[in-house]
Amino acid sequence: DDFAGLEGCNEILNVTRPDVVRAVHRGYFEAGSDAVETNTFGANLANLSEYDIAGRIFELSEAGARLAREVADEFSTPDRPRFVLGSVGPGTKLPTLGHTKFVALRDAYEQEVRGLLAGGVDAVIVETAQDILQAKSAIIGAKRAMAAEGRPVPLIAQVAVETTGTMLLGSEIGAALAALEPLGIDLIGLNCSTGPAEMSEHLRTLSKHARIPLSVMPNAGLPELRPEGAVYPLSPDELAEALAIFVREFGVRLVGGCCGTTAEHVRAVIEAVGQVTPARRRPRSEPGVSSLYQAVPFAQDASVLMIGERTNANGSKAFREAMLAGRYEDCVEIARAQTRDGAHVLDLCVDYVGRDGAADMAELAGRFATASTLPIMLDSTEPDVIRAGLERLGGRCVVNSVNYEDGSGPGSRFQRTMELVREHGAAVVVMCIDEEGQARTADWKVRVATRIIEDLTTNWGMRVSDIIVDTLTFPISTGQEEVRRDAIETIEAIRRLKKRYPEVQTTLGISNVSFGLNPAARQVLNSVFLHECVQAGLDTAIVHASKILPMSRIPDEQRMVALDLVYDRRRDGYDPLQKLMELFEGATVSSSKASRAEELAALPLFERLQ
Ligand code: THG
Repeated sequence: DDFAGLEGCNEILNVTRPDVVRAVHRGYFEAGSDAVETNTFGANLANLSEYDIAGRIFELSEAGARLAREVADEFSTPDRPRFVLGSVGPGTKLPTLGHTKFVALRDAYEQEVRGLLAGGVDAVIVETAQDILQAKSAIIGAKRAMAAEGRPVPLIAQVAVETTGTMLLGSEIGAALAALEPLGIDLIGLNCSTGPAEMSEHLRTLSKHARIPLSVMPNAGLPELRPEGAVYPLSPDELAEALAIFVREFGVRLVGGCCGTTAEHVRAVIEAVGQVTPARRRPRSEPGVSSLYQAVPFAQDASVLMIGERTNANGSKAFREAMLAGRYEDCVEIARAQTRDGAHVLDLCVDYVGRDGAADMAELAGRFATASTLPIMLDSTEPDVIRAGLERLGGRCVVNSVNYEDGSGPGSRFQRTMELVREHGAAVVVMCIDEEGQARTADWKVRVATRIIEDLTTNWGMRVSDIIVDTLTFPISTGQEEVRRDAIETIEAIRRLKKRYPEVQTTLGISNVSFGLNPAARQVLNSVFLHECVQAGLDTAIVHASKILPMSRIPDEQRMVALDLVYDRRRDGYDPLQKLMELFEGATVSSSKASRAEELAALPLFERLQ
């Protein structure tokens, strides 16, 4: 009867049996806990919808928070306050799998957290996350609630890593860290799924790389299914010992118990952990992005980070035709081919005149979200198109791009796009364009870049290492006098910028430099230009990865002429542009049919290894 016909809806007990819920809280405080969680794990859209009471999210959250608050206040003393953590569980519908929409989840989580805040919680804990996109929707909803209520409280995010070593949908812990930390959470950690033993390596990763404090709440061991139900094998002392080690070795600052832990477990944990000094962590944060599955740092050993250019409706006829015809599987295949060809990130651009860009982006980003193991760079001038991508991708994206073309005031594209970048914790490409147009000289490029970097770090909370400056280049292949020095200025701008901001990332759309030349000449010029840019400090490049040749594979004469073109070394009777065109007259690209991977596969084993 206590369930009022909603059998299994534990949150309803917050209003039908407040005495029972209070008694559970009391048990934990009596055992010595500093904090308890509210009975609101299922006060979310998916769970309450199953009982047809989605309209009661706020009410049941507030009621749950109030009960815990009352009991915490009973136990609080001036020397020892007791705290209430507002529990935000994942719900049963995962946005990455298309069970529900990001926006619906986000808005329902906002309601839930508004209720928790109204009921008096001290902090919010988004826990047991199985899908990074779901965790993002909860965190963003929680942030919105705090802003709306004018009451910011600490925000804890905990993910559930399965015995497989990943989250339910295949995410490595590093992918979750890269995506969630930039959202402005205060602690990150793990809970549920397994006992402490299985969590150890993931916690080690967090301890090494997270800039924020860590929390952990394991189950009392891996559950064993018995006829009488799930049995959790860890004794109170065993759990306590494991958590004490986490505190001593990984510097964890918040510990607790999840499934199968009783007040007895908590008592043992408090006794053991109370004796331990937490390790002092010296985390080394790795700037980068992530897909649903893996983190990809911007810094690539002995290489430039390659951003695949082919998933672009303007930049690839094949991709455009597939998209226009609704052959989305072919679009995904182009993404996969780039992954095989050695790209580290994929640039996704759907912009095409006369199309509904937001719908195209939603369709393709939704597919890439699970089909691509590589992080996505969302390439569009339209904030609504960028938003459509951000709301479907669980990993951390790059937004490509912002600039000062129409200033940075209210309503500008810059401002509308930066609001999305900030809320979704994305990295961002900054173009060297200002109110006067595209910067043409190194001085001008560095001046614009400096202005935007200072703006983003001062006013938008960005870290320098999450800003990717595109120093931009025009095609130097047209022969017009005013573009002859473009590559020189671009390379010089990279060098100066990296000197002024060693932590900033730089990028270039490399293929732009050679528009109009024949494909064989483009391949050589692009490769030589990229090589020079990397020497100057370029960190990332938008390229067709399989078409980039190592310098050793370009015949000397071709390489010298391309270098002369890049550095505008014209002499009497010698124009490197003319010469390059002559050298490649009628030439075809040998690898245009075979991809680099196929070429390598055709070599004898030892040459291939070499
Ligand atoms: N900076 C940033 N983003 C960018 C660019 C940049 N995004 C788009 C573009 N420039 C980089 N991407 C491409 C993609 C393809 C080509 C050039 C740049 C390209 N495509 C061939 C062509 O058009 O001739 C291939 C055509 C085909 O296969 O159909 O050259 O500068 N931040």
